[in-house]
Amino acid sequence: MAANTDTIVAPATPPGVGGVGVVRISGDDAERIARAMLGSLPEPRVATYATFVNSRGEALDQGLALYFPSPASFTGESVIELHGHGGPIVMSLLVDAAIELGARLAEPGEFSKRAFLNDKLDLVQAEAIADLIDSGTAQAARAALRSLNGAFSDAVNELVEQLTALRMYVEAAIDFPEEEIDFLADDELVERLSSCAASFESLLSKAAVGRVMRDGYQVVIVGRPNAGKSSLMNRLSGEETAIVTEIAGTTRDVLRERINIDGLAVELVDTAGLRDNPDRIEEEGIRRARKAMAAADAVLWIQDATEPVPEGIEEPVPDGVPVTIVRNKIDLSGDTPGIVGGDRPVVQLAAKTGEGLDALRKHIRDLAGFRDLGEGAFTARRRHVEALREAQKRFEAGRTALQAARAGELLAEELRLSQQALGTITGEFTPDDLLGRIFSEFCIGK
Ligand SMILES: Nc1nc2c(ncn2[C@@H]2O[C@H](COP(=O)(O)OP(=O)(O)OP(=O)(O)O)[C@@H](O)[C@H]2O)c(=O)[nH]1
Ligand SMILES: [Mg+2]
Repeated sequence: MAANTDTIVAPATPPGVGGVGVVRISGDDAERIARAMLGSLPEPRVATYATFVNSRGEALDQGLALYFPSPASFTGESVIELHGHGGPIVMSLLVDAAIELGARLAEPGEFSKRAFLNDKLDLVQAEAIADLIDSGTAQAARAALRSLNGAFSDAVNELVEQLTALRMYVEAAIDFPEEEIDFLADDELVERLSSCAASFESLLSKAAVGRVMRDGYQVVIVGRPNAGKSSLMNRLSGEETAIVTEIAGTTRDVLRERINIDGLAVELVDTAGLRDNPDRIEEEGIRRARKAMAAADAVLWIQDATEPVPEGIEEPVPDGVPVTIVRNKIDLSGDTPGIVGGDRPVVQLAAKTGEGLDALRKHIRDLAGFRDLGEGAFTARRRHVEALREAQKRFEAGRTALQAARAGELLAEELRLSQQALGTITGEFTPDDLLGRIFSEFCIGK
């Protein structure tokens, strides 16, 4: 990969006031800038007390300087850290001084991007740093640290190796056309295929848990006015967040509440009742409800059990988003609480009394595929899960092609595509625009 020739600088600590503030400089000019600002280059990795000066020799601050010679640094380039006093003016004076001496202000995520480009981290690990910093629970922080330490990347790389071995095996067989080969009668091949399929399943389910651990699981509550959506949200969260009245059309905004179901972080989203001929405010509420549905991990469709079952689902729900019917107000209708069968899952409950609520909680946990992975847990992002699904799809397409057409060539090609999809997770095959998007979400100084 191309070497970065310019030298970047940015505060590494958050903006604002603190006891200590750190400015980080990385690149080919870091040593020269350090000599100019400190008088001499500190010994590698030894905290050295110094006065920080600008190019005119004016003292700006005093503190500790650290020098990490390339390649043994976070970015892989030579890095200087100036630990000064944590005031916004002091920090900007130090950054300006480095810029006067030839550095430029770093773009968001640029230190991490350089670490990635210099093979210090793969993409999953770079993302894990951001996830560790942003983690909302102690559990998520531990899982992000495991991703940073390579738990997720290792699992992806193992799967890539498994696919490579399989592809080599298939290609070797194709290369000897004089020997009549019957792929389907080849026990070794069948064995390898099913072992790859099992690896895909296992990694996908772990990554899905990791994704939910990072983002939380979005459950959107929709239904006709007065069905009891807000009552259900209040009951599940134990808070009186939403106004409940017997007037149809009470809720107009989208309301959110975070709850915890045995370690699963769930974001409940209460929405405006969906009906025809709404007033203008409600109309906007309904538009927002539909938008929330589009981002849902699961949809709860609330119905009033005392009323006839509405015919079908009138609302478009995005593909693949599970919809559960919730029959509410069974204290009035006399239905039994819990899950009942049918085309799609139906949970019968009463938001007012709490009957049937435990069945719903368990159902949501099952939908999320959430389980306690203990020490095996790592964080993952939506893009990782999508890439894994794509890779699995290619793999399965190859398997089908083999069975249907006995075509080893098709299998080999699909295996190659599957590997490529996996490569986007760790960054081996990631297009530049995706890289740009990922790192630009980081803060300046990361
Ligand atoms: N008996 C009984 N009444 C309920 C139950 N759940 C909700 N209600 C009542 O039904 C009415 C409507 O409840 P809400 O929670 O406001 O309904 P909603 O679906 O949020 O309604 P909108 O915001 O208008 O769309 C209120 O009078 C509630 O007290 C229940 O389980 N049993
Ligand atoms: Mg409501």
